[in-house]
Amino acid sequence: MTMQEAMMNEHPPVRTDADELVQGIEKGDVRALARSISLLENESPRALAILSALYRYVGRAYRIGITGPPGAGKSTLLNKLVMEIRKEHHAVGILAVDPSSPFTGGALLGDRIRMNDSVQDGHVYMRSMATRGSLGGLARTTAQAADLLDAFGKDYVVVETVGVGQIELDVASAVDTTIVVLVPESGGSIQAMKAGIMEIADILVINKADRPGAGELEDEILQILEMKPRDERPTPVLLVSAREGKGIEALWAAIKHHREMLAAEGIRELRRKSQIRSAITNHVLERTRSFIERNEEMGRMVESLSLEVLENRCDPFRAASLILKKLGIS
Ligand SMILES: Nc1nc2c(ncn2[C@@H]2O[C@H](COP(=O)(O)OP(=O)(O)OP(=O)(O)O)[C@@H](O)[C@H]2O)c(=O)[nH]1
Ligand SMILES: [Mg+2]
Repeated sequence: MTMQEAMMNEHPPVRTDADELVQGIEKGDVRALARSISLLENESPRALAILSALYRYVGRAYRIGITGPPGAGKSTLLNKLVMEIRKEHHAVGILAVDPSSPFTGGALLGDRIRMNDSVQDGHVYMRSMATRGSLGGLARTTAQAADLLDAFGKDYVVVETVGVGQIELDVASAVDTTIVVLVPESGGSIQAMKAGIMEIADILVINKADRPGAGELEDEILQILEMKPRDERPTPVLLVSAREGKGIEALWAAIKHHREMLAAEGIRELRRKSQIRSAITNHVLERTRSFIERNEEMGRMVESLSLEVLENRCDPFRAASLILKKLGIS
């Protein structure tokens, strides 16, 4: 068997219960959906078989990201927003991305409880996403879970991410409209600017506007936005009180407006194409990596080349070339 053949055999089609889950999702069975997302979280090859079988249904759901510092009221806002979306009878999927939950478990339960209002409704599916692996893995499995919800037939997928880090940026690149939530007390704008989340905002929400300081924060943000080049579309800044349900209709209108703009300018399709492009490349890289790590012959080759480099008989770059050659790539 050549290396190329060995690589092709690495991922034999896993067709046992994957087929059943695919059929389940096609029939609208929520349990099949939940199991499939769990398989994604566990990075099971079966999950990819399922996604692969359902991929032709992917691309219809509109994706909304809600991000911002911890405790900004993202879940409260999401809950109210979902109720607004439900008024128009759309089916909604919610993903709460929680990098901390594998360690604490606490935040996850908190989200479940606070999400209850909208979850009662049979057309809303809510799920917390966690990972055992890397944060990069979490962003990827979240995007894949959004694909599954999309294939399942949800009209809207809303993703909540906590914190201000790389994961927010990764998730933002996988959604259509990104809402950044700031609050008066966090002195938020400067912090958010530093972390780069102001730049990813399609809509800026100042939540807890029932508290003092909201107006000042608004002024601050508007000043920062003035610094954007003139030809860039002004980012809407909305004062909201999620707890009191104030400003939610305006937020929903702003989302729809953004959606229309993306569609009119063909941006959504361009973005989707670039998302698909990176999904393909990333998958190739991942499979190559896992093949190199798992294949015994490759393992021995890497081992002996490492030794050669250590003894100055080779260098890492030539070693990599030899491995690529072995894989039949160059
Ligand atoms: N005063 C006021 N409090 C709010 C508002 N929205 C949310 N809160 C409160 O802020 C706290 C945090 O709300 P969450 O919705 O859990 O915030 P979150 O951003 O989802 O929190 P994490 O997911 O833990 O980062 C809760 O006690 C809410 O009741 C608001 O508009 N005004
Ligand atoms: Mg939350």
